[in-house]
Amino acid sequence: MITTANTVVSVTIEDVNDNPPKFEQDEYTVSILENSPQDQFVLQTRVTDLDLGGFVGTIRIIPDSVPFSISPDGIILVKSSVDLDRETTVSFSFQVEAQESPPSTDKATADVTIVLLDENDNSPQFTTSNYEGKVFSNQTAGMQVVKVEAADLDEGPNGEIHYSIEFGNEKGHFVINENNGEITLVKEIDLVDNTILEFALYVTAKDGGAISRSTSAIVNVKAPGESHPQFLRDTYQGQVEEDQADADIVKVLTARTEISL
Ligand SMILES: [Ca+2]
Ligand SMILES: [Ca+2]
Ligand SMILES: [Ca+2]
Ligand SMILES: [Ca+2]
Repeated sequence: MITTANTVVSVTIEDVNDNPPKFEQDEYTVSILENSPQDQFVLQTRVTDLDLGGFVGTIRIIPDSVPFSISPDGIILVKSSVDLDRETTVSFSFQVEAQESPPSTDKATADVTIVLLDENDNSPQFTTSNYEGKVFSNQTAGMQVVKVEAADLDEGPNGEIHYSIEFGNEKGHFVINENNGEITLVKEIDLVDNTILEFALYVTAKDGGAISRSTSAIVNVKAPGESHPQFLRDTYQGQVEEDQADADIVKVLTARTEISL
């Protein structure tokens, strides 16, 4: 007689570390504002491993010189705010590497690109703080007097410059092209003989940032009138002796006159 019996056999399969780690994404791209503060969150990377307990090991950034750090759980943070200057470096590219704990030598890598977004952190800069202009006697309305120029390192509206004359143009002789900085005479100046009229125009270059930044420069415009020789006094007196020669008389008169040009 054959007798049978059933029993439950429990077999435990021990896990062997035979799967490599893997980043959830091969590439990560993210944009952050330039000048972001230290320890600001940038992005979270995740490492998977099919073995029991998942990934156990260390994560690092290659190269270490980039201004970012990574935490043991894969969070990338700002390491150095001062290096996040869009005007110097527009984007950073580096790798993250997940290395399993020994004795495993398995590791995984992913590419990370961090793009810096512009902040309005530069003011317009004039090519000089003092410009000189001149209005001549043959002046006509519409003639260019001088052109001012400023540059702004920022991007888009943050770097777009608009020019204006803030002070010194109360009589309305001049107008500035807000886009190119050209200053033009629009109302002729009443020149005065033997006199140089001067106008000090206070010019501003302002960028188009939401919170705009501006810089100023002075434009000195000179308008000289016709110059005619003028005696400084109405009458001049001299003495001539009765018996003096003609040539001596001319000398005496020359010595007694003062002419202004
Ligand atoms: Ca593994
Ligand atoms: Ca900057
Ligand atoms: Ca900027
Ligand atoms: Ca700017």
